[in-house]
Amino acid sequence: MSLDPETFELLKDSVERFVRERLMPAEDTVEEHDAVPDDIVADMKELGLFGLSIPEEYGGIGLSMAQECEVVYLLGHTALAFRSVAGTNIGIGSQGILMDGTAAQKAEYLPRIASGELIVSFALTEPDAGSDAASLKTKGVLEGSDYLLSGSKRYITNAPRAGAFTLMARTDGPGAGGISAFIVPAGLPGLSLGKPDKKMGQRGTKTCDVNLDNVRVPAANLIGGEPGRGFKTAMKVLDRGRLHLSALACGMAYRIIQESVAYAQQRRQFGQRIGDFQLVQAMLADSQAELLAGLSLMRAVARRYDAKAFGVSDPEVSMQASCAKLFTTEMVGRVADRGVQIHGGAGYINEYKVERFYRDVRLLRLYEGTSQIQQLLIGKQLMKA
Ligand code: COS
Repeated sequence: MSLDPETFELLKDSVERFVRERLMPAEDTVEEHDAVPDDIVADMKELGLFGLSIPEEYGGIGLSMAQECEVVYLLGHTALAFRSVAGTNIGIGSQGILMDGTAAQKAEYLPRIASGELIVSFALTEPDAGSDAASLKTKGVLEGSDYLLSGSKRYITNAPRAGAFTLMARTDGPGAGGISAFIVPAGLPGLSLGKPDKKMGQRGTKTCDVNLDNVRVPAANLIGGEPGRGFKTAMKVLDRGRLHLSALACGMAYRIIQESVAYAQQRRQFGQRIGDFQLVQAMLADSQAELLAGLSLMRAVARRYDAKAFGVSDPEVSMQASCAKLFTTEMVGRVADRGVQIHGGAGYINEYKVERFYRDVRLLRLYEGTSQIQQLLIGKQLMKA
C-alpha cells in the first residue's frame, strides 16, 4: 500500500504549509491552555491526517510506512501535542484492527477512524504492567456471547477524547498467550475515566486511566475473532508505532536545531554572535550530524518495514524498528539538551520554545517501550541469530 509519488509530494507540501502557517502559530495557545483548539482539530481532519495510514478502501489516504514517516517527520516540526491528537488513529489505536481485525470489524470501524469522527486509543499499559506487558491483569470473562471486562488501564493517550479503545485483556491463563485484544466502545456501562494526568511536558496531549468494571463487550468485538492473539497484535502494533515515533523524534530534532541556530545568530556576547564561537558551533554540528544519522536510519528501516508482508511479523524488522526508536529518541534528548545549553539562561525560561521541547521529548524515551526495553529486544534478537 502506498500513495502515488506525485500525489504524495502534494500531500507533503500541504502538511508542511499547514504546520508552518496553522500549527506553529498556535503553539503558545496550546502551551497556555493545555489543549489543542477544536478548530485546529477540525482542520486536521479536513487535511486527512487521521486517516494517513488507513487504506483508501476505508476512506483513508493509504500511505506506506515510509510515507507515513515522512508526514510524521513534518508534524514533528511543531509542538508534539498536535501529532498526538491524530497519532492514535494513525498508529497504535487503529493498526491492530487493520492488521488482525475481521472484515466486519474493519468495515465498521476504519472509515470513522480515518475521517477522525471516531478517536481510537490503544490500551495495553496497566498500573502493574508497563514494560512487562505480558503480565497484564485486566480480565475478560466469556459469558454467553459477551465478554465481561474488568481492570484498569494506565496513561492511555487520547482516552479523554476516545470513542473506542483497542484494549488488551486476559481471557485465559498467565503469560502472553492468555491475552486477547478487543475493540471497546467508550460509552459502555461500567467504563469510566480517571482524572487527567498532569504531565512533565507535551501540554495539550491528553492521557488518563481507563477503568473497567464488568464492561459487557460482544464477543464480536474480539479483534480477529479468536482469543489468545492479543499480545502478538499489540507487539506488531508497537513495532510500527516505534518507527512512527522515530520519525517524530527526528522532526523535533530538526526543529530544535532550527531554534538553536536562530538564537545563535541573533544573540550577541563578547561583542559577537554566539554562533560565531566554535564551542557553540560544535554543539550545533553534533546535533546536525546526529539528526542526519537518525533520519537515515529511520528511513532505511521504514523501507525495510514496507518490504515485508503487511501485518506479518518479521523479527529482523522488529529489531530494526527497536534500533530506530532507541537511537532517534535518545538522539533528540541530546539535541534538546544542547538546544537548552546554546540558549543559556533563556533555555530555562518557558517563553522559549526549547524549554518546552526539552520537556516534551523526554516522553519519547519512555512510551511504546523504554530505551531499556528496546535494548533488550535488540540484544535478544542478536543472540538468537
Ligand atoms: N511481533 C509479533 N509477535 C511478537 C513480537 C512482535 N514484535 N514480539 C513478541 N511476539 C510474540 C513472541 O513470538 C511470543 O510468541 P510465542 O509464544 O508464540 O513464541 C509472544 O509474543 C511472547 O513474546 P515474548 O516471550 O518475547 O514476551 P515477553 O513477555 O518476554 O516480553 C517484551 C516481551 C518485554 C518485549 C514486551 O512485553 C514489550 O514490548 N514490553 C514493552 C511494552 C511497551 O512497549 N509498552 C508501552 C505501552 S504502549 S505506550
